[in-house]
Amino acid sequence: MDTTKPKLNIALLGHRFMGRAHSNAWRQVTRFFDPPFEPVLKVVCGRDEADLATFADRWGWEETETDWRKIIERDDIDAIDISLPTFLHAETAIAAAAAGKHIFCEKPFALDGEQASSMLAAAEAAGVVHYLNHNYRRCPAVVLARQLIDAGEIGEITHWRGAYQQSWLLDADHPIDWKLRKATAGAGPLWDLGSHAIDLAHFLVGDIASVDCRMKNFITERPLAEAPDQRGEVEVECAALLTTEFVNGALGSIETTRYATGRRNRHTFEIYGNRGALTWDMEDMNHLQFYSEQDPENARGFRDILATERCHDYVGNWWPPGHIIGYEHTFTHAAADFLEAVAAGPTAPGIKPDFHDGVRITRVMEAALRADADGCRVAVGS
Ligand code: SOE
Repeated sequence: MDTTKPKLNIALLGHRFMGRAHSNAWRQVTRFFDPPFEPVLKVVCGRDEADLATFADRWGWEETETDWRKIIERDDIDAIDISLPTFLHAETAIAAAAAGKHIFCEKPFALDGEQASSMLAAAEAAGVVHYLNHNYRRCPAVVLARQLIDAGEIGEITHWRGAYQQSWLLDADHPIDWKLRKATAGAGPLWDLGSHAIDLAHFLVGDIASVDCRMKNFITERPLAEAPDQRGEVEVECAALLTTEFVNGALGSIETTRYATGRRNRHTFEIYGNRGALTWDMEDMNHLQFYSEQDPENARGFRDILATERCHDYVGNWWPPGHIIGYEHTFTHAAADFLEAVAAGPTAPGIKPDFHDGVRITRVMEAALRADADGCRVAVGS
């Protein structure tokens, strides 16, 4: 514990997969980065007291609480880390903003555009830092892609091809839990995975003007999480395929599915410009493939860049070149940047993606839902 640094008391809401990833990031950030604050793992909130106590002990949270409202009311809490199911994001984020807490919120941002707009308005009115954790922006190879694009290395972008493919719902007996209900998850992979893919499209190409979308259900009945001996209808899609037109004229496609046999966490993009191209695959996240028309005609081809040199963002804080990093490190990168944003104060640019991006992404996903329902292209609302 660095006794010279000011402390920032963090409260974590949620202690499952994202709770673990975030706890790890809050613990690691001062060991590998030099943030302006020492994050204190003050209190973790959840429903199951026994699980919560075990989690707090394992990850070093000082206190546990089962009522998130009591945490929001506390004057000694500086930031709220929302690692809850999507349907709980709006109520907790709006309350946290009203209480003047900085907010580190997991994706997907919100269930719908109305919630998204209310969350943004509350955070802006409160003047707090608001971050939306689309962590893949903080893969060094993805940052490099953005830098090469900004440097004009691939020229004018004409095509975007994004995909986020998983396979964990191939098991027909996986129960209908919160991720498979519209009221708690917003939709299926369109929200869960498509929010990530759309964020990368926004980050690397720009705003999306219109979408077409086709959604499909392959398994329409599953056991109920709350009563496994009973079966219920699956109300969210198994897969959603989008075609998009960007404001800058580029054409795109985005595939989201949790039924792509063999694909475990395959988040990918391909970007084609009139001077070059870039491709990336989360299952091989340290590598970026780069093609340049500027290379000599007899030596052109996709070159494999291992983005682990000290010149690559974040990497120098970890290991020497070639000692690759992983999924968990992107959360620590976000924690480091969040602490810097809090220190920079309300008049500084903040940290991206933020709740403005959350509204943008939600609008694209809602347009996709309408396009699927109406069977036609839908403009993305402003
Ligand atoms: C879905 O399985 C999921 O957990 C997403 O919700 C996360 O955002 C992604 O990082 C890993 O896969």
